[in-house]
Amino acid sequence: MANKVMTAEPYSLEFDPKSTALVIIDMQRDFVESGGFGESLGNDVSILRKAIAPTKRVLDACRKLKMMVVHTREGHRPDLTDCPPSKMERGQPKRRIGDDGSMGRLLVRGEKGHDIVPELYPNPGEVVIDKPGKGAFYATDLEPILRNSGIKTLIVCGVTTEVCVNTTVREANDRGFNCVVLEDCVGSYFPEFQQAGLAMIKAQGGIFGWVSNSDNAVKAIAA
Ligand code: C5J
Repeated sequence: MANKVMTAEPYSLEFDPKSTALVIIDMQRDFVESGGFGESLGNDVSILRKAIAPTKRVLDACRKLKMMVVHTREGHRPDLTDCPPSKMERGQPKRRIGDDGSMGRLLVRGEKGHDIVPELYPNPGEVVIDKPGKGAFYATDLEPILRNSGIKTLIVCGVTTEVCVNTTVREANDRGFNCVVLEDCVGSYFPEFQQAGLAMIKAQGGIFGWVSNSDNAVKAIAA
């Protein structure tokens, strides 16, 4: 398959769909639906839901081309032995990881709230990475999965822009992957962090990667 070109900042990104994966970070009910972990921290989850529709368009385009698709989920074992006490206690939330919520225990694997939203639900054969941290490479097998599949470029969507998206992009960049983050397919509870989180990726000639959007991505993938 010939290389494709995506309009992006700070400059266009050339990619081969065969060596490119779509990585959708933590589009879980716990972050984007009410009653979940995000809301328990005092956040308005509705702002994140704007990323769902554009991400679905990119997902459909990638699926059509049989590109690799990776979904990640942040969460912990039911006994919470993989959750650092510092993470559980930080922020003194009224409800903590592992506590009961309206979608099951907060951020616990196997619970309804931990799963991916129906609109973006993984198809059979798509990779699902369960991660205990913010970065998708920390304590997971994401790196060997990408390397063994010949992946060099990551198209990144998901939540939240300044936390799990930024952490994952930085981890990926240090491992030699080219990342392009689609600005309308990522979301933050804080508009100012959305702006800053994207600006710091593309600054200094793309110090961590590229920033583009769903229209550019779909156009490039479908070209
Ligand atoms: C957070 C995430 N914000 N997926 N997780 O705790 O960004």
